[in-house]
Amino acid sequence: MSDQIVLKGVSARGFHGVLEAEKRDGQPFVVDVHLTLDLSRAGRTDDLAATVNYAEVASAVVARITGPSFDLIERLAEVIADDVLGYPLVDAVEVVVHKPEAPVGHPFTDVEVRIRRSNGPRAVIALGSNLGDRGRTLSLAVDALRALPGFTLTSVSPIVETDPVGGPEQPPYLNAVVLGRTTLDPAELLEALHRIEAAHGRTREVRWGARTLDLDLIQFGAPGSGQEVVSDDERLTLPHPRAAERAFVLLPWVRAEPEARVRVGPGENDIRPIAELLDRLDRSGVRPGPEWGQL
Ligand code: A4P
Ligand code: MG
Repeated sequence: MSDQIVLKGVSARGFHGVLEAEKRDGQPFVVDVHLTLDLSRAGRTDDLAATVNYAEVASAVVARITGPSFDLIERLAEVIADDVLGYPLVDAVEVVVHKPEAPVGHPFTDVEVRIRRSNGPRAVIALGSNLGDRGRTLSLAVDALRALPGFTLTSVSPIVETDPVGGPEQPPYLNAVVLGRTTLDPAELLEALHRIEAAHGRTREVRWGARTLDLDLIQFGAPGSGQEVVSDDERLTLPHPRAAERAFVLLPWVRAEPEARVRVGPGENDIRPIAELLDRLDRSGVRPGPEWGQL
């Protein structure tokens, strides 16, 4: 996937430079930003929420050009790249900062610094609990994910209460979904999820049985992108083989990420919007759960 939004020639007067005169008098800076992101959903739906608003990016760039002074345009480029990678859909960014009136001491037309930065792959994690203080456990698990080195949490769904699916007779669940970006590999992330489960008293006696906390890795990398990991290894199957047919996963997920898509199974080429899959599922066993703030 190599869709791009290219915003060129955003210009403003700034005060970046090593010399005192540069910090005092200022000069023009011109910035180009190339965003790499999946635009297929925006193309299909005509929905601004499925893309990045380039007017917002331009404002963020101007705020950095006109903001606190840096000595180096390398630093200016870096903070702009950081800002742009903070938009949820952006996989990578290239930032070019031009300083056409830099004090070079010779005739020249332009000098530019060009940097490329990537976000780690996206990861989708499903949370479930149906033993003990379910809400409190989910809330502590979200805190643990927020604090996990190598994982940057970007979004948390509302909580739903759900009738149990499969397994022995057991109490209702609270379920939620967390989205993030990670520099861990999938096995390392699963190991971290198991550590968080264990810290909350998770034991594994009965498959699909009641549990204080279940953390499943649902998707690793945007589907169809070069970053997606697909695996049919039983220790870590990706995407999670049952997620596409479970309202207790898809319903909170669609609330956190309305435009999300999923490969319908590890061996499948079919990538579908989760909103469409959800429409076909029986959602009668899924109801609103407690608010995060009340736990
Ligand atoms: N494993 C393989 N792939 C993955 C993956 N993508 N994410 C392996 C997480 N684990 C994965 O999991 C068993 C083994 O699956 C692990 O050793 C791991 O290496 P487990 O967590 O020990 O056991 P489990 O949770 O009982 O099994 P599993 O297969 O994860 O169960 P499910 O399919 O998640 O079902 N009903 C409601 N309403 N809400 C629920 O949350 N959850 C389940 C569990 C059943 N019914 C439910 C709910
Ligand atoms: Mg599990």
